[in-house]
Amino acid sequence: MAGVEKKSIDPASLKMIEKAASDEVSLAFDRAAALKPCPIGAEGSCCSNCSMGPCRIPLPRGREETPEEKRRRRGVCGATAETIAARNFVRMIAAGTAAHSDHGRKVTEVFLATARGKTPGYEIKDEQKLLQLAMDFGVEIGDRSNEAIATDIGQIALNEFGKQEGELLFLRRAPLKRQELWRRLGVAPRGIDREVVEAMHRTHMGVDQDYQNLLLQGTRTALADGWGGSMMATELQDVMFGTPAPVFSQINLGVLKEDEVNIIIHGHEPQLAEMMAVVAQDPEMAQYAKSKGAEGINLAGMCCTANEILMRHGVPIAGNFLQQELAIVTGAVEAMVVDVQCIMQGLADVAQCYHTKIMTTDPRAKIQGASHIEFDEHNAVESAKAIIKAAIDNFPNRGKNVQIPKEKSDLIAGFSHETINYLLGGIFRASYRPLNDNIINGRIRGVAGVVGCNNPRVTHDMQLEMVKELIKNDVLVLQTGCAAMASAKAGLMVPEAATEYAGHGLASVCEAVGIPPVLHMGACIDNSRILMAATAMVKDGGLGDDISDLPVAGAAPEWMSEKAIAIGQYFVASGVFTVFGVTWPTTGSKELTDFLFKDLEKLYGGMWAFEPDPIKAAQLMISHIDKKRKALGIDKARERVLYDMAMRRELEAV
Ligand code: SF4
Ligand code: MSK
Repeated sequence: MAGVEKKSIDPASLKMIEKAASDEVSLAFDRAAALKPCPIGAEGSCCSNCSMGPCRIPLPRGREETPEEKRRRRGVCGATAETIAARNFVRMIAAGTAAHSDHGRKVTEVFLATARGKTPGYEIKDEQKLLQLAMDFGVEIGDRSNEAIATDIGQIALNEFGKQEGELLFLRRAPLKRQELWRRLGVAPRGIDREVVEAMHRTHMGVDQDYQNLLLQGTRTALADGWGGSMMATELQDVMFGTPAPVFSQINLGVLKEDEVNIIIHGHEPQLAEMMAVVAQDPEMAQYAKSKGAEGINLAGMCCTANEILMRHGVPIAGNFLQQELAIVTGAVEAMVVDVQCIMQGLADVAQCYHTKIMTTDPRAKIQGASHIEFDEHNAVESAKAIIKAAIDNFPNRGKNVQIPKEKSDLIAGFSHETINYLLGGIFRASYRPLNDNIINGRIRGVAGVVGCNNPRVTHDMQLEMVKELIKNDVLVLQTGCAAMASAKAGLMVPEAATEYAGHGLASVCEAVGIPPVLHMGACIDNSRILMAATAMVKDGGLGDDISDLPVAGAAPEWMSEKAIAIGQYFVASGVFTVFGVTWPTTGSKELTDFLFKDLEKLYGGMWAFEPDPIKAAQLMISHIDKKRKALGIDKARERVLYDMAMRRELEAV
């Protein structure tokens, strides 16, 4: 176990990594150490898009490529390094967009079924947001019932996925200048599915072989994610389950309980988790748990399903992506109930060493060695009960090899874009004005979104260093996904963190409003909330007339998922400077990499950067924020000074 401290900076995780070693259990950390990444694949220089290949065309190592080598560096079909790397990159965007958008589609189907009264247990909780959506979609309100309005909204929303012509409706939410830019460049998405299909077509052997043209479709596909499928999922979930508002909870493996049935719900889609959060409170279930010798039922979350039920119910979080196996290693988890995305197949192997049952619940995501209890939204309460009962039945099988780390931290979550509006402006004058004013007067230097995953190729949760560097320099940080959990575990998501970690200006604003310096905005799909927050800043005035004018930046320091690439590309195309860590997937082509890192700024006002060191990456973000402040003419702090008589006399004397 030499060097174990390099695997994570989280003490609870380190304890479980050590326990796994003594239990002889193999984890993602071990597999990452044993399995070196393929350097050719890592730089995007491997193409397996047809059976004339796979073609591997790596850059020479440790020296510049000669012009002759560059001329010869081609696949069997003649594809260049630029084409191959661009096709791989666009396929990552397409896969990421497909994942978010298939989530969005599923939510839309449940929403429509709920509007039609076919899903007992679900309801329309946020009427205000329903009416806002009706206005967005041009649905008549009048004196119609919520159900009738929701039915029309659901049908229009479902149509956005399969639409063949026109533009996605949510694009109209973006600043006008941005919308015009997208139209001018031909990247305004038509329908969500259409853009994914066209991306797959154009990256097929022998179709689009101009890397810049490929990137146009990559951008259109990514925009169909951020301003399409992801935004749809966020909005309809809010209507059905409630728009998040500040909520207290706790996070880390220490939320597991010795004497209760521990059920972890893991994945991304909240329909089942919502129902489990309700059913777990049912006295009948508590009684059943008692009959099996447990004191109660302890529901905890993992990955983005965790974020969903944290934001709306305050359900505690057991951990982020790299803690999924570690939770089982505690020996105290009766069931890990999974839906879709970010679920490691390794869970089934780890679970075999303990008593944990891995339960798949979605027909789209089965795992060999797991038991499958299908969740039926039309019969949600009964499905959730069956799953919880199966977990309770497993409690008597818990062995003696149990060790639950003590570590857990308090956090406040639930900072939806609407909540930030109210917190800053008050219920009657909800607005981003105070944020803009504090950016203009320099107390807040800028705003950064730090999002994304964990990756065992780098130290788990090291992104914390980036977040600390940003807030120390008066940058307000917005977070989603597993990145948010890293900060929460370290105690950055409570209001007191402002005094301890933030720079003087940011701390003074946080203390006045009573918010933490790092705001939890939800799951990966909720990056759409960050787009809306940025748009609200533009619309409130004083910081330019497009997102690209704002002193803002984005980052995913520990990314691993294709979804992260889709998110990054839609942020770049929305005008945001975006820095990724770990590795960069197009370095096999200098031309393409330069295009992404430099030329995109001329087109979109936002561009990519790669910097694996979290502090250096934070400094890149701060430099970009300062560049934008200068362009806006707000680079000098402009505190309002009240002059007394002595000061006036002094002025006159000069
Ligand atoms: Fe090789 Fe071209 Fe086939 Fe790719 S498409 S595997 S580069 S021959
Ligand atoms: S869960 S996509 S590991 S953030 Fe959204 Fe975490 Fe990344 Fe999955």
